[in-house]
Amino acid sequence: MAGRRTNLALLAALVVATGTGVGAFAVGTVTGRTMVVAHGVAGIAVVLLSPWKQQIVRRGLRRRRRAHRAGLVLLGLVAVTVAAGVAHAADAGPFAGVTAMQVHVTAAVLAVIPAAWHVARRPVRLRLADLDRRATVRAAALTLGAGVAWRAADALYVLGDGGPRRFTGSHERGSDAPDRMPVTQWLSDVVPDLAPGQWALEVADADGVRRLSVRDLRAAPSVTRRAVLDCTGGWFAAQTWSGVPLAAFVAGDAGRRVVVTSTTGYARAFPVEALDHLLLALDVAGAPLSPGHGAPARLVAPGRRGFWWVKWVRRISVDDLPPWAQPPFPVQ
Ligand SMILES: Nc1nc2c(c(=O)[nH]1)N[C@H]1C(S)=C(S)[C@@H](COP(=O)(O)O)O[C@H]1N2
Ligand SMILES: [Mo]
Repeated sequence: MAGRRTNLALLAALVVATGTGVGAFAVGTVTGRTMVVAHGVAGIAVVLLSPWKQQIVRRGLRRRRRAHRAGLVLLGLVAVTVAAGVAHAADAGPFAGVTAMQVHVTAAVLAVIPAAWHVARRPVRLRLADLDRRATVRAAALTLGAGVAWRAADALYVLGDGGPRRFTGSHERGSDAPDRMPVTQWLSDVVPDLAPGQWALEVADADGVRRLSVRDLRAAPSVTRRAVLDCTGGWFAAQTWSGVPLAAFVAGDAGRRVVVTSTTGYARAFPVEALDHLLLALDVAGAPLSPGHGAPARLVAPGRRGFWWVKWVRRISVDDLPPWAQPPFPVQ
């Protein structure tokens, strides 16, 4: 009975998996948990649909002597994406220095091109009859089946002595031991070689522009805060960070957003309201930051994913642009 409706269901599952996958990267607080769960359920739905899709592919290959290449490339990439997703969930890897999450995201991003090509060449037409009772019941059964499978897999992970996992799906790495916490860059950034004496922080807000040295920052009243760094690469670490709250030396009342920029050019913009939660950390676990972890000063942004925690902060400025006027994810 495999046919058009299988293809429609598969397309829907892949679209949901892609959307929630992108969305899961933005999740920093427990309210975003649904996004992460929906991502897993959609992935399992793809797997559950595969026996039917296999019949369709077989039929297609029998009919045409030349295989539909984009379709086969897509098949391969989806298979790799799903396998790597499962490997990440099970905390398997890294394999030859490459993490399961890196494989998962790379294969998924690459799959977008053949997916678009495949759907354009073999369009699935949606008919009104596709929304009939039978189809709705099947879609509900598929979702329920995938949901139950997700729950079972999660329970298996716990039973199988799996390490601590966060609501984002991340696995624990080096909590309270910054030496064991991975040094991670978003895409292409590299750990800079900073001469400590020459570094100065530039602050530009309604009060003008000024420069602060490490000594100035060390002289300021320091606070200590417990916060979890949760990288979209799939790991997290809880640490005790110390430093100066941004609100203590950045005036946000005259602007809309605060931009935190690294010596390397890597930058993130926050709504000025975030000033109350942001910390410019100098120390972690009672010792100065290592170069890899952002020395001499890095941002601590509780409740936000790791890519917001700008390392090697060089400039903090307040301006009038809307806070969303930036790529949703860094580009560097
Ligand atoms: N300047 C700069 N800061 C950055 C990044 C980067 O590439 N460049 N990567 C971010 C990402 S993706 C994460 S998860 C954390 C990792 O911090 P760590 O290397 O101290 O573990 O730093 C963030 N800060
Ligand atoms: Mo990250």
